[in-house]
Amino acid sequence: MDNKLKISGIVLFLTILFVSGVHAENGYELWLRYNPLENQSVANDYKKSLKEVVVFGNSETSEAIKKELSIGLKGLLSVEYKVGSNAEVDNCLVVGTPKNSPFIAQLSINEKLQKLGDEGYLIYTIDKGAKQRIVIASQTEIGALYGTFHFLRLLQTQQNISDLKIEESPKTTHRLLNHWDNLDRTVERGYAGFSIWDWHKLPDFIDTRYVDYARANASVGINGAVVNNVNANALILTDQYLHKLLALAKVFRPYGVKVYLTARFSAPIEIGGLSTADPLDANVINWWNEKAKEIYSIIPDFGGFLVKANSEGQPGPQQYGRNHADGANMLAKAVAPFGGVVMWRAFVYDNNVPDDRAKQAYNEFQPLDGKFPENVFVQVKNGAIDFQPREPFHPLFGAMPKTPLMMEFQITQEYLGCATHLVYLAPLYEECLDADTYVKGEGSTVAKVVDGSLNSHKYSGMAGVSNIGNDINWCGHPFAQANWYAYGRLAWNPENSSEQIADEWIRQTFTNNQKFIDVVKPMMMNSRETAVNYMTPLGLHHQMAWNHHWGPGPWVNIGRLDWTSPYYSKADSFGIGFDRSSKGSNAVSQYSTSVKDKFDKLESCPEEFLLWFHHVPWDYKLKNGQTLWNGMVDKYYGGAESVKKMQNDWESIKGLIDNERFYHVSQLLNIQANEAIWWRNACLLYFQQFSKQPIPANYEQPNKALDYYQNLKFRFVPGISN
Ligand code: GCV
Repeated sequence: MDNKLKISGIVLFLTILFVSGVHAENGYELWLRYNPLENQSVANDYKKSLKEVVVFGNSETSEAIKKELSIGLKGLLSVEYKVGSNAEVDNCLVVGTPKNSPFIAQLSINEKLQKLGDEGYLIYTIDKGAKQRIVIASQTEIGALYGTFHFLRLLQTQQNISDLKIEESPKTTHRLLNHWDNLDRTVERGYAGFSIWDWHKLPDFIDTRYVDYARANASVGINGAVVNNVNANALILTDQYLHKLLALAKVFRPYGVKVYLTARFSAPIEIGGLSTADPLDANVINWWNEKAKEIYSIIPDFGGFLVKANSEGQPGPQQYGRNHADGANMLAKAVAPFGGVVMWRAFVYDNNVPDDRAKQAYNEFQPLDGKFPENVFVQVKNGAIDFQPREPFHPLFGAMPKTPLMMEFQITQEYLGCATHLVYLAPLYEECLDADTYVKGEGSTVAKVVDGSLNSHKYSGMAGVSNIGNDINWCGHPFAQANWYAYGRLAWNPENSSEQIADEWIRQTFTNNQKFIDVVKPMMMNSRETAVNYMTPLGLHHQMAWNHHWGPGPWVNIGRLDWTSPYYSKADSFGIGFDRSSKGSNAVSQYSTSVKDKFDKLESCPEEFLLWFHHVPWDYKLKNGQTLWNGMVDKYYGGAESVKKMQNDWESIKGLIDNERFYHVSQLLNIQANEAIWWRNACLLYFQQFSKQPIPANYEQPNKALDYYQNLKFRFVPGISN
């Protein structure tokens, strides 16, 4: 559709909405909308099976279960349930634990529940037929809450509930959101408004959003939140802020979400009055021990510390000639008596520019394997550079068997179009989790490293850098909510399928209408590849604009060498790509032999990682017979074309969902389509200086010259301090 026409349609719609005061959906409810079920016969079947709802227990968590079921069932089935406590009635739903319910205790499921663990649950249909009952049971009330959300998901997605035999337990112990939220409410790399934590009004003012945040997390099994930025301010560790944190902890607790803090390594100096933060200094050790005692006396279920040390200017043990294990272990000892953990980030890079930044984390951390106590995680980003649209899996995942490695994914779209591009990230997460490290033979996937099963660790986990802000719809882009949702579902089970997750998210967030799903699911599933194609195809990386990272910047040449784009593209008259093969930086040697061999040879290196591992001549023949230059042109054009297709696909479902979200997405797709062309033209014109080859005449030629793109300057891009 012509852009002008589209925009006037949108303006007309918004005017009608404003003038008539019609309530439209704003996305606040996320995937917990509980709108009336569209299929009446399914709804009627549910009503027959759900004559009564019985929830055992009086704790805050049991109250949360009752509340969720009341809201959910009222919304979905238009029935007001008075939650009862007599399970001896036919056709009822019973939720509880063997401890809070004699009825559940006598069901002979105790052994099964024990196997499922504290957070696991089962959902069984028992006494089938006319007397049918559905039981949601767990050893703990938090498990029962997870089961309740699972059950509500079944209804929201219109599944058959007549013969349920579901047994679920999380594959990981720690499933966390990492908020890069500052105390002044700005959010580093945040594109959805300001921080949802209103520190100024805490602890006395409790925003109802905190409850909804906890509900949303619990609904996908997220059980922890690091509430402050990894570029930390030590003030968060002072008594004043700890009491604010306590207020949040109280809201989150019934939903099984623990609070964690990023600890600034130099806090003993900044707020403790010491002259050093040396982790081997007795006064420093004592300071952290006392700080841990203080925190746990205020928040007994405090989760622990996340630390970014000796990276991008953050303080750390290396300032005192100590290593990362010295730092992590000191903190780990302080929190161990209280059951806390330390998540020590492997995202480090030296003050001196190395031969290849991609090798640094491995070089520093691999030798420390076996030097950490069991309550230390090393938290590793999915790839060795920095959350690029595509990176091969981080070599550390195959190299530290004695250490629990926590996966760090980025949910916020720092390098993927901020909150204006529709990019469903679950395929990116899945690609990394499914990657095979081969360290213990075929099938040694990253997922099995992360869930602890490959190396038998007590703790296992995932961290997702949050995309949440105080925008009414939480994440900025209506589809960015899917990334929060999918992250949670994959943290629960790293082997879940991205497609299945997309399916259930669409049904809950938008509609069960099959036509809508048939259009929107493929659109989501292809969206990440689309972004890779118009930003950095064939293994290119780090080609974005300086500092704010929004838009293309293959020419960026400011600051230290490994912050510049040409350092990564290595574009020259011969070709393009970073030679990390055994003839180059030899980063390939950080992988196990079979992975190394595959990446090392040009012929066996997967083309999606070609320019990540090799410096390839412009006329190199790709598998499809195209030269590298022509293949690159084709990818960039294909990516921009795919966004146009997304626009058309989206137009085709008009009328199947509410107008408010329809037009919201439609406007953002318009921005994305323009920005995809911007990326395409800017990158191709820049690389063309080296390839000296034309963009084949059958492609629409860029209508601006390279210097136009190079001279574009943007101020106040969200997500950084300007
Ligand atoms: C929080 C990248 C981002 C930084 C971020 C850093 C990190 O460099 O651009 O904003 O800092 O990663 O993960 O620590």
